[in-house]
Amino acid sequence: MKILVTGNLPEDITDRIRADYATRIHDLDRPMGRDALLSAVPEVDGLLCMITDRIDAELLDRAPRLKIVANFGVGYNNIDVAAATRHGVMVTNTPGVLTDSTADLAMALLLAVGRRIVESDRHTREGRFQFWAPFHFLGHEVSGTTLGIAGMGRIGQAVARRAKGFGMRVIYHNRNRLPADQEGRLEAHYVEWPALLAESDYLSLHVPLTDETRHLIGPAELAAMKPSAFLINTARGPVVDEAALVDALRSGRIAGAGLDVYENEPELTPGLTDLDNVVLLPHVGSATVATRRRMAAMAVDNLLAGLDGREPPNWVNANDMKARPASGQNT
Ligand code: 8YV
Repeated sequence: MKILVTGNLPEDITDRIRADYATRIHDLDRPMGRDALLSAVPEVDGLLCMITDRIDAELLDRAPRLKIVANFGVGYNNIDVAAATRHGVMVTNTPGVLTDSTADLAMALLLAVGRRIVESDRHTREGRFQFWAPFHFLGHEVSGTTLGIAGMGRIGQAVARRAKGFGMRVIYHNRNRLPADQEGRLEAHYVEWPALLAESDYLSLHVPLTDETRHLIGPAELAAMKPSAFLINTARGPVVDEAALVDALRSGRIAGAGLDVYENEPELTPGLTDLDNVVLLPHVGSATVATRRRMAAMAVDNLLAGLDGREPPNWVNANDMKARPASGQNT
């Protein structure tokens, strides 16, 4: 069987695949590219892919041998799961192991944008710190303010735990309200969506990207936020209408934004980089040495389980595949 790994993962971890399978690793520090991916997949039985690889019907049609797509990431909006299920291809992801590092990064963005860390750093670095003054670089309070969390899954909850340590009041909105004991432990208060927009001093997004959450934050939602509020996005770029966000930031409709993800990643909406009230990161939510190693190990575990005929531990389309009649291209 042939395996393709589309990212430059730690060798000691990918050695576990190489031990048993003919393995091709795309070891450049940039995405493999659509054409190279499409021309490689006809031969491939197992694919360990990055979130920058689009796994859609076109690709699946060209991959008759493919049994499993193991995504290196918890978010799998890069994969057309319904098409994979139709083709009899298992899809897996890497939940849990990146929760804390992503929640840490959301807090880092919140603090950075609220306290103007990046602007102040630039000022100091450029040799402009020539005297101290009582009203230089005044930022916004963190403690005593209200953090709104949109999407109270693993990462949203981890952000809530951190915010408590910073003395913030936590409100959240989620498709399903958490059980009362969990709400109690997190000291998080459930509110309806309009109240989340209206009451948050910092609004942090932790929803997956789906048809329902695309442009969840658009012109109307930005208009409903406080002019002093900040938007934090460590989820997926298309959850926010980025052109509307640039307008709102330019006009002072909201106070600022901390972004790790973008609508047309890696491209940025024109105007975004001209603004001082934004902190812009290159999608590094899970980027710590330990987290990325855990993600790699988990993706390899999933891949090997699927190829060996065991149930992958993080099998996203398990129920749909089990319900499906045993016929089709890839069975
Ligand atoms: C990326 C992420 O996967 O897990 C996710 O959904 O967005 C990140 O952890 C990571 O940048 C590696 O592609």
